[in-house]
Amino acid sequence: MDRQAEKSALQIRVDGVEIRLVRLPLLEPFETSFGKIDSRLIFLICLSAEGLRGWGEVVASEKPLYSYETAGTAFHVIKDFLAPAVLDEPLISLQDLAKRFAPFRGHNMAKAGLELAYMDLLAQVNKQSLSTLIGGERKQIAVGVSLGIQPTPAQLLKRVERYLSLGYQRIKLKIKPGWDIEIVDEVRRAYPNILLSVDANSAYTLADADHLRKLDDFDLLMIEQPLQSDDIVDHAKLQRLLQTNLCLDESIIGLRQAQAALDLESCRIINIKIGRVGGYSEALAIHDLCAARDIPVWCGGMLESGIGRAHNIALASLRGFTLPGDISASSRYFAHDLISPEVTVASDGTVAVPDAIGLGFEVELGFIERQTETRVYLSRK
Ligand code: OSB
Ligand code: MG
Repeated sequence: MDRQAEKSALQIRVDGVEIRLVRLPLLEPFETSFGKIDSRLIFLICLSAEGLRGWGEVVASEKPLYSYETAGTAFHVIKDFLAPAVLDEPLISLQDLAKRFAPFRGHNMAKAGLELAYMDLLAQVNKQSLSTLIGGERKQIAVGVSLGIQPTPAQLLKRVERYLSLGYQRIKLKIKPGWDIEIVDEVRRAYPNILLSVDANSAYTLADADHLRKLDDFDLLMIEQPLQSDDIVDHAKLQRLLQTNLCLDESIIGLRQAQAALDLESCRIINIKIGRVGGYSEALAIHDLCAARDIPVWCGGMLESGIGRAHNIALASLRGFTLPGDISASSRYFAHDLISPEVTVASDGTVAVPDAIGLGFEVELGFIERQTETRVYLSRK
């Protein structure tokens, strides 16, 4: 694909890397097969250069449950390794940045936070929207909602009804052993025709194949990450036993894993999260691979603030994102978001892709300042 971001030969000399940890209470607790949270510790990166500020978000959680990374590990890796690599010499391109990070193994979410901030900066320097910078074509993107495990099935049904009435195009149910077949059956009976999917966040093993096969009765759009987070082989075995399409999330930590999963037929759909794969460079490569092989992709979410969400909206504007993303309205997560205007979902279940420069949203610095728990500024030697 011909991309502005990959041709740019502009030099950007970064003056400083600011890290801010900002706590945002969630309007409702979010429960998955690996635990429940009431607030989100938002990890912001702000790169300053040429009088501009570029914003990114590190999506790591406080506990190493979804992935081994945490806000603490990201802080260490950014402060001691990644920020010095950014500050060392002027940045030439996204590939230049990715190349500087490549020797450091893992820590994809930490790397992605800096790549996001760099791309916001580059878009501003070019006077372009992020979507235009990466070659996005959609003016609106289709969105769905990811519904956590609820105390009762009745509470889940109430939430399904609420988000459908708000226009969301797809409902995703978090499942785990004991909260799976029966609740999917109830939701499907109440709504025979909606786009419905489930996400197990690795709560099963291949030994549960017979149990998981019962999900074939509910005409699901996909079953997301049923098996272990580092597995590609057992998912291929499971996919052969199921009619329903499998989608991988946790297992796809980069282009190589995406290639392996498609070669082995471990899934028929891929969830792309910029943080999980280490940034835009890898997310774009996975998008292009899937587009070339006719594999649908969609943009996953990590309960981001509006800053991370603005990047997700730009990513999902690429042509290959043909399925609704986990990109919900700000008001689905927080009483007050970090950007204005906040992200809204239209009654047809779409989010508008902004065409203003950079993120396309104002960053609410005053509010961020009031919510900041930790601030560290790293500058050039
Ligand atoms: O597995 O997709 C996931 C949230 C945190 C960690 C992992 C996941 C999720 C979600 C929420 O499903 C998606 C969102 O609305 O941001
Ligand atoms: Mg998932």
